[in-house]
Amino acid sequence: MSSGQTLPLFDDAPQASREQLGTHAWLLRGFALSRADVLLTAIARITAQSPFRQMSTPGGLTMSVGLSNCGALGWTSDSHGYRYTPRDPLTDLPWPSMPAPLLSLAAEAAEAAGFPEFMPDACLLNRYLPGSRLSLHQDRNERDFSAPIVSVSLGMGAIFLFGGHARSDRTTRVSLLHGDVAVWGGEDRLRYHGILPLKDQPHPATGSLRYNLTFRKAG
Ligand code: MD3
Ligand code: FE
Repeated sequence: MSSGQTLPLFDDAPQASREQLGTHAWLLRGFALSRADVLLTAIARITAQSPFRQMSTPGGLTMSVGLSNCGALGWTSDSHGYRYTPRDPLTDLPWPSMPAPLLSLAAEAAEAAGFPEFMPDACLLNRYLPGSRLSLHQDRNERDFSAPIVSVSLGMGAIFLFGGHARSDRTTRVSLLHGDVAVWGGEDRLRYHGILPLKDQPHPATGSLRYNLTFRKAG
């Protein structure tokens, strides 16, 4: 290299910018970057009470992603199905409450994407290890599909699959990087989506881990 230009060592979102994925689906690059430390500290506190665990699907498979929740309701899966519950089945305690900095980040991101007054009552925490994946699915266990979903990515990058309204619709691939926030609602709320098996590209903030927080109005 003779250009003298400094190449970034890690592929975080370079600066705040926005990409439109659909009519009502936005990727806010780097929106959470300046708050990443606060978010990672909150994740550690939440999962000290309600640890990440690998849930079973109704079909009898074990999810490769570790899950926990905060907020009044939490998403769970077991052999009986998917649902939201007010208590953590592992501890029988209420899910940890949603920390104020998480709630305000979600509300600010939603507003920036055209959804003012977003009041999530559930935040699903996903933890990915190298090889973890999330197969193509819709988020449809929430009561009211008129509220958007806000997702925050932290740590290792991932390739997100963004599909259509039928599982067989073609998908486009979008990279999700440390500090990125996605917001989707309206006609994009029920699009199929997933995460390809994670490559091991350790990130300085998390090592060989990726976290994703999804804020939902579930009840
Ligand atoms: C859907 N999480 O927890 S959210 C989930 O990175 C989940 O862990 C993924 O899907 C994760 O249910 C991805 C990111 C996302 C972004 C834009 C979307 C999902 C979207 C646009 C439309 C539909
Ligand atoms: Fe999802």
